[in-house]
Amino acid sequence: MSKGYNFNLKNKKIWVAGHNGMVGKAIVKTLRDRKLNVLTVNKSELDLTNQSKTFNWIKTNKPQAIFIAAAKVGGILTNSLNQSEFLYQNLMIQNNIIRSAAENNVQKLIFLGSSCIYPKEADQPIKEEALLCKPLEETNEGYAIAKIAGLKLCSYLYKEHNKDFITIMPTNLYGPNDNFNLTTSHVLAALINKITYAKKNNKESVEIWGTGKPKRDFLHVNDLADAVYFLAEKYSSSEPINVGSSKEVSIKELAKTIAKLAGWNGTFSFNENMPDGTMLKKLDTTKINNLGWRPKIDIKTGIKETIKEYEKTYSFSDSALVKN
Ligand code: GFB
Repeated sequence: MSKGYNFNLKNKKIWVAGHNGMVGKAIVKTLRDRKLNVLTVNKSELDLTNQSKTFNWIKTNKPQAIFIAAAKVGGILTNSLNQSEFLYQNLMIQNNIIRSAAENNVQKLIFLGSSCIYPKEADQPIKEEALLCKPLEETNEGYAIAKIAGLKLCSYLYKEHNKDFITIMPTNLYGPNDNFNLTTSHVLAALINKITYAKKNNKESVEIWGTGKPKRDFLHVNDLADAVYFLAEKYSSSEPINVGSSKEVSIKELAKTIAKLAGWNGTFSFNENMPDGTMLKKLDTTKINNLGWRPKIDIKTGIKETIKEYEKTYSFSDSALVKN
């Protein structure tokens, strides 16, 4: 990566693909807060799994920079039950955008991987070089293989055709606009849902999947968006770069923290018929720290704000989440 590199996003036409998801919304906000020119297109207008439609949209709209926040994402349960869809949809979406961006001479592309694509038993904390060095975690293999393919496509285009297409590897994320649906969500959102429901309905106990022993490195999505903006301008390399909190917490400890912040003092039961998945997943953030970036939002503040936003947004029917 060249020293003193800077890609100035000012006066550039920027497309955030997947602008309606938790990550996409945070990236759009971060860019628009900086008065940058951000383009978005809804799923109803553009099906990103369709190669020619994606190519023609990029050809017509001529974005000079693209942030790929579009993906089929979900927690451990939905990933483990829908591996074919996670593999297929993510391959189609990312390959259509990356390939069309290369053919239309897009100047900068930022592809988002995920820490879950590192090996199940990678040395801790996980360095970028750990990729592909040991077997993957079974519960999200389909998603991981798709994301590794996207990362490699960007890397090869960088090396073979000098395309400034970079890959960022975020850790587990949480925050506003997260998915709180109990079967498809990630753990932090799921526990906020379960614990606030228990509080509202005077339930004594909340179920935690697995043993509660796995540890996760959680980063607030606004910190990720800040890092993505920073790296879009400062980072140019064929190699991926991690973005994490450099901390970790066990699922059991996380549940206790959420309960305390939500004002619920019930007990937890552990359903060991559900998978633990990867036991440790803390990212090594030396590379991004050396570039001068660090997260700002501590997890307790982040969870408190997320609980508040969640309780404002959702109420409960007996069976499902209902948006207010
Ligand atoms: O967040 P999560 O679904 O995904 O699960 P991963 C993290 C840990 O929390 C697992 C436990 O050990 C779960 O068993 N857990 C406990 C729960 N209670 C719950 C619950 O009610 N809901 C959920 N969802 N988990 C994902 C990958 O792995 O990491 C995705 O599957 C994605 O592809 C994401 O990349 C970042 O952290 O295990």
